[in-house]
This record gives sequence, C-alpha cells and structure tokens, in this order.
Amino acid sequence: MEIVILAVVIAVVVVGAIGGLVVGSRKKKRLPEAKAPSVPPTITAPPAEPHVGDEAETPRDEARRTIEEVDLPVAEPSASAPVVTEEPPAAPLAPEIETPEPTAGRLVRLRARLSRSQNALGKGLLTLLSREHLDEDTWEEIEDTLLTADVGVAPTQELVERLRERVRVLGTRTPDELRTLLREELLNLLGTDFDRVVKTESGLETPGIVMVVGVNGTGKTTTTGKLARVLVADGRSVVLGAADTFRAAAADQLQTWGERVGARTVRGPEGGDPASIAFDTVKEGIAEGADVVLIDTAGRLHTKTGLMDELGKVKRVVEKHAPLDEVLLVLDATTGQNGLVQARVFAEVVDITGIVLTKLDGTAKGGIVIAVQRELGVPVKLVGLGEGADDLAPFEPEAFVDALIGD
Ligand SMILES: Nc1nc2c(ncn2[C@@H]2O[C@H](COP(=O)(O)OP(=O)(O)OP(=O)(O)O)[C@@H](O)[C@H]2O)c(=O)[nH]1
Ligand SMILES: [Mg+2]
Repeated sequence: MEIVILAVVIAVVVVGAIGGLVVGSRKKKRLPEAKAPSVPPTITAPPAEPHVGDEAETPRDEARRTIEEVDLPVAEPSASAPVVTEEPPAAPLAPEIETPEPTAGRLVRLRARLSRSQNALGKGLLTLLSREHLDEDTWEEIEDTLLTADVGVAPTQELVERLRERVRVLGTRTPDELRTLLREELLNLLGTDFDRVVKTESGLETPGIVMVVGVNGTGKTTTTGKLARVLVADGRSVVLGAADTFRAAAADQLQTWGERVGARTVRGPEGGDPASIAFDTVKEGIAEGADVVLIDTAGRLHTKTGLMDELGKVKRVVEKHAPLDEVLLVLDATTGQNGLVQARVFAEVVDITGIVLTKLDGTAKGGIVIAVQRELGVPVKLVGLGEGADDLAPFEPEAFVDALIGD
C-alpha cells in the first residue's frame, strides 16, 4: 500500500514538473522552480509545486512560443501605422560615376587601332621607296598611294618632290635611312609647331567655353561626351549644353554621357531655340562657377544656309557672355575629301579653332589629317579611334607617323 502511495506521489511530482516546464518555457524565471527532486522528501503539502488540478491551466497557451517569439509583437508597428518598405534608400537610383582613363599616352595606347587601318599608307610608301630602281612609274605609284589616302593633291606633290630630292642626294639607301627620311617628311607635312592643346581655360573669371560643330553623324555628341570625361578626370567641373534641339534623343544622348562622369546637362524643349540653350548653358556655368562649358550642336549640312546661319547665331549669342575659347569642327575621317569642303564652309561661319578627326579606326585614309590642316590652317587637336568612352586621343604628330610607318 505504501508502495502505491509512493508511486502516486511520484506521478504527481513528475506531471507537475512537466507542467512547470511548459509554463517555464514561457517565463524563464520560473524554470528553477520546475526542478523535480530526484528523491521526493515527505510530501505533505508541496508549497511551490503545481498540483494535479493545475494541469487544466497549462493548455491555455497552446501555441508554445519561445521568449524571443513573444518579444516580437512588441517591436511590430501598430496596425494603424503606415507600412514602411525597408529598401535601401536611393541606392539603385544614384548613377555610378566612372573614372576615365588618363589622357597621357592615349594615342600610343590606341596605336594598334590606328596602324591596323593606316599602315597601308606607311608600309606601302616604304615598300615603294625601297625598290632598287626608283623610276617614274614608281614615283607615280607613290603619288597614287598618297592621293588614295586622302593626303590631297598639293601636299602630295610637295611630299613627292622632297622625297625625290632627298633620295637622289642619299644615293644608296638602307631601309632604316628610308624610314627616317619618310618619317621626317611626313612630320614636316603634319607640322610639329601647331598648338594642339584644346583650350578650355578662358583666363577670365568665366568658364572656358567650347563649342562643337559639324555635319550630321560625324561624332559631335560622342566627342563632347568623351571630352567631358577627360576634363572631369583632370579635376575640372563641366557643364554640358544640349544645343541640338532637333531631337529629344540628342539631348538624352549627351545627358547620358554627362551622367557617367557626374557632369550636368542643360537642355531645353525639343524644337526650341538652340541659341537660347547655349546662352543658358553658359549663364548657368558662370553662376555655378564651373570650369568648362561644352556646347554640343546639331549636325547640319554645310550646304543648308539657313542652318549655317543658325550656327552663326548660336556663337554670337554665347559671346554675349564671354568669347568662345574653342570651336571644334568634328570631321568623319571616312568621308575623305568631302570633309575639306565642309571644313571650308564651317570655318567661314564660326571661325574653327581646332579639328577633331573621328573614326580614324575605321579607315585607311588618315592622310585627311594633313589635307584638312592645310585647307584651314587649323590644327587637328583630337582624334577619335573608336566608339568606346575613352577612345579619344590628343593628336600627336610623332606618335601618328610612327603608327603609320612602324618603328
Ligand atoms: N568607330 C568610331 N565610331 C565613332 C567615333 N566617334 C563617333 N563614332 C560613332 O559615330 C556615330 C555617330 O556619333 P554621334 O556622336 O552621335 O554623332 P553626331 O555628330 O553627334 O550626330 P548628329 O548629332 O546626329 O549630327 C555613333 O555611333 C558613334 O559611336 C570614332 O572615333 N570611331
Ligand atoms: Mg549629336
């Protein structure tokens, strides 16, 4: 009988302990109380132990939650509070600012592209000059090679004249001597004493002002964008002016270039007055103390007098603020001699101060460099050697000639 009583007491204690554990799991501080003694003492009235009847209370909290889970609702916003989505603010909206490549030595770096298309000229000339007998036919071939490469008639005749004279004086000639001779004469034609620096400093309180002009599709906007990158890389602040109001896409294109390097673009309504956009750009550039203002203009055929007059007006309106420091004419090297006609007309209307020859990566007609400088008396300052953002290089005659004829 005593054994039965003891068994009942043990059963009560064990059940009570389980009940205590369940309650204790809700409120940890009660856990120690749930410890069941291994050997029950004489139990007459267990003070803190749950009684059998207590079992009924246990299922009240059927969802058995941990203390951490219980804490959660406290942190939750009240039902009336607005739901806040917890996305990181603005991170995807801020455009990534790129760091353009340095400009120093770019032409050398891009040289492979130049020689890929150009050395037909240089290598061709060297091969012809190396012939044992430089007869009239050979000289004519040399002339043809130069003309095919768009060097132009007058510069070609001049070059051939000088080469004939020097080869005659030289007598026997080694390949090295010929290379040196050709290098010197090509450099002579390109001119080594032009100032080819793109002028972006006004020397006044106002920003340097550069305007980019040319016929359709030559690469004006691309060049403006690439130039902005170069300037920003040099630590200058740039404001872009989208004075091409023919298409909204033109302003978008320029703005995209600007955003990549953190330069702001001033733009107006599609079909608006380009002169007033240009005016506003300079005004804003001055107001915010920018270092350089770059104005991209719409492509226009040199034969359309109305459009050429408009370009003249853009320039005059800008000059109400300050003189232009640089007017860059962008010519597509692949259009060859037609570029010269364009250059002449543009120069009359807006006083070109520098030439940008684009797409030199896609033509063997690099001789246009020589021809166009001759035509305008204005130096080629930049060359475009691809569609990439950093494929714009300062024009360096030595590096150019070396690329033509190889080292
Ligand atoms: N391969 C090559 N492509 C170039 C070069 N410069 C520009 N382009 C490409 O020529 C095309 C026309 O360039 P844009 O800069 O839009 O020419 P744009 O003069 O502003 O054209 P419009 O504003 O329509 O007159 C684009 O596809 C350019 O990527 C270059 O140096 N090499
Ligand atoms: Mg454009």
